[in-house]
Amino acid sequence: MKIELNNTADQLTYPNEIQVSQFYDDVINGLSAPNKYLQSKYFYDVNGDKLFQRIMELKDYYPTAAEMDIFSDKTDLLISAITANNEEEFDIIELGAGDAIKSQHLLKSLIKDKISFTYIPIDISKNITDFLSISLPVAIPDIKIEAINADYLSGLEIALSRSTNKKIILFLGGNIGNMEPHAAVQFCKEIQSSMAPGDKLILGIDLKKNPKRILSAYNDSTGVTKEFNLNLLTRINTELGADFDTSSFDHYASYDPISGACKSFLVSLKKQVVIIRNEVVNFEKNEVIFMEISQKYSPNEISHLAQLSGFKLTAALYDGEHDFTDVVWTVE
Ligand code: AVI
Repeated sequence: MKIELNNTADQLTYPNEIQVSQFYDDVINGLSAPNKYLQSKYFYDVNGDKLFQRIMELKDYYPTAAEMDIFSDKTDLLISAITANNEEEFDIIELGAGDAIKSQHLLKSLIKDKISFTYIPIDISKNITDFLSISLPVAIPDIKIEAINADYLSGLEIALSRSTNKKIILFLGGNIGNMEPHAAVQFCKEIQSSMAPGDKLILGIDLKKNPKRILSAYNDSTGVTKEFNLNLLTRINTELGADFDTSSFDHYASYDPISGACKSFLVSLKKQVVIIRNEVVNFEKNEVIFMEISQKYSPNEISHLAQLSGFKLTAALYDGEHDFTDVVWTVE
């Protein structure tokens, strides 16, 4: 099933005033910093969602196919890691569910095995939660679904308050990589502290590998990743009334194979001034805006992350190429 992202005017989810003022503050803070930056969570407006769908279909962008390989080929291993012969009803909570295309393999197999669960996808995009509430019961008859339209942590709080069932939390797609390593530890600790003994987290993490392969994934030959980054400038123009000339910025990706940090930047191609409402932002020629980190981990670094955040490693599944891993961590 492929998600159809609607773009007719009545189906768009327009940001409310609070969201717009937070967006404005974050943009101004980032562009006033000595080293300019923008937050990658703002990539995902309606057009950004579509561009990310296109990225996931690129040959260069291996993480999606690699994780799909794990969910489609290792479903039985995943099921035994999460159920561990436990017959109790449980909740599967997916943080940032998107089109749920990978988790559907797991959901279908659980239904086929007559294992009882409720699926709770959480997504910041109402377009997506509405879509899942309608389409999943068609694709997977008998599924119990309670979608929540919220960000990761507030959605998780709502989901946890709804039932006392055992919880399996899914955080897939390598989204953890979009946090700086120290923030990833904090995030995992926060999730761990909201879970009960026996609850499990399935975390999708992109692995360190041949640096050239990683760099090509973020510097694709078709230029979609460049468009994806520039789209945030267009979003700032549309939603915050700015006057970025996107043709005066280029995209640059870098990867440090030692730290595992893959970083994306936009580079100002000339000395220029951009106006955002009443704020004036000056760019020197070749000055960069740091746009996104996509952190890569080694298996040892992943074990360390589990330890630091208080989880016990239950299983680690890999795709055939060992490009990507889905780990199952348990709260003891
Ligand atoms: C959503 N996230 C895991 C993607 C990544 O690989 O960091 C976002 C992305 N940025 C550029 N390409 C894909």
